[in-house]
Amino acid sequence: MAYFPEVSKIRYEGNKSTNALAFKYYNPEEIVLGKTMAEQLRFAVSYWHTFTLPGSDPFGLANMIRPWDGYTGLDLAKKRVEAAFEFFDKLGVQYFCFHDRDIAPEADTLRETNRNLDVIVSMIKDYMKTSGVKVLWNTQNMFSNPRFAHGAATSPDADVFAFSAAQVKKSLEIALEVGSESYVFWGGREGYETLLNTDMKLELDNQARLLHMACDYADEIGFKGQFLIEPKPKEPTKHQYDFDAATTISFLQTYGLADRFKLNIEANHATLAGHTFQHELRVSRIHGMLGSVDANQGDPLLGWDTDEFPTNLYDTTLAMYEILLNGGLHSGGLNFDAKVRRASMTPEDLFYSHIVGMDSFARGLKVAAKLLEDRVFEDAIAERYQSYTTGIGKDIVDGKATLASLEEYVIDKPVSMAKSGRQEVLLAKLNQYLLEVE
Ligand code: XUL
Ligand code: CO
Repeated sequence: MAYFPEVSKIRYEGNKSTNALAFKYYNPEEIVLGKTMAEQLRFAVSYWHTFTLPGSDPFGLANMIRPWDGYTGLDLAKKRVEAAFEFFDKLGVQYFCFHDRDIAPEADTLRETNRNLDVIVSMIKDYMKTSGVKVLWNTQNMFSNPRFAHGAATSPDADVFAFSAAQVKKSLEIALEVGSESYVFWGGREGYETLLNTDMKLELDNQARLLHMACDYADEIGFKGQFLIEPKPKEPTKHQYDFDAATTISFLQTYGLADRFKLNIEANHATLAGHTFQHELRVSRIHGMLGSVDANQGDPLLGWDTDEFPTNLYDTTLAMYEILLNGGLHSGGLNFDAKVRRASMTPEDLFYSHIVGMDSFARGLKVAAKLLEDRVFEDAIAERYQSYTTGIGKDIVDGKATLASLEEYVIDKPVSMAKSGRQEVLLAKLNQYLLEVE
């Protein structure tokens, strides 16, 4: 049965195409910097936004029109799998990501819930085999069920910690079974509302304890995927412990986890933390911790995680610039943790939204590749820091300088700094490349 009969396979038609169901910039076979666009971009569909969540918000009921409407329980879960693989095929996307609770319904006990998961995972595996579509990462939902109201690994209740551990165990087994390339922890409720009732130290220690247990279990069962933490400053908690890249890296270093984890950077989480997307990618990259990306965007006029499909070409270009400098995303990819607006409720909107997201990143890739090839920013940066390559600057970098030697150097020397950073010139260049790159 066709779930999306009105849509056929999405093809690349070039930037003159007027067909809304065609790629204008994403040409999967086109080579950019020695790899195909498909290999460079590694797009993934997020199961929750596209197949599970129904459009409800704090003010309104579910309103999405979906081909699986009317089914419930495991039947619904099965219909979604069938529809998902048709969607991946028509869109030409090679990866998807999911939470345990996205793919199978939760039952009264964990034992029954896990049985539901087994049914759906075995179905997913069959579809993966015939389609060649792979799992970029999976994760566990430890934030929706009321038991997680006070947190999961950071809950004040040890039974909830135990339940969380059991949930992670099962999800790691699933990761092994479906061959997930990475495995994500997003600590949705791992934070606090008020410090007046919170033992922050115990909660942080416990969060690290659960992550160590996950590493140990992965080793025990032979799961080799890359562990990732996805920072976010707030929402649903007032303060989430994995606030941003810098905080998360420091947490991982403090608890001896830095060699097992990298970061999954989400654009809208970066802006919620008061950073740019590029800032979070840069912080991760320079620490060797950039693992994967949740490709979306927020709305600067709204203060929450709107999870919009990425269309801002400055952001996609500068993101791809960081990703290329990272040598790619390796086992990570660009996961569209993004949802159609509530008023875009038809099944075709699921295609339009992914198409614009993929085209925006494809264009970003092309522009970033050319910027790098021409060393537009690299040469400007090299010139700006040139004073560290010789003389006293080189002594500083080489660790040969001391406070005393530096004092001696400047004591009779007038020091001024009136060299332009040429920011506007660089922004003009960025515009020129965005508009002109073929
Ligand atoms: C929530 C969010 C999650 C993670 C996976 O803001 O981004 O969907 O990506 O749990
Ligand atoms: Co995300």
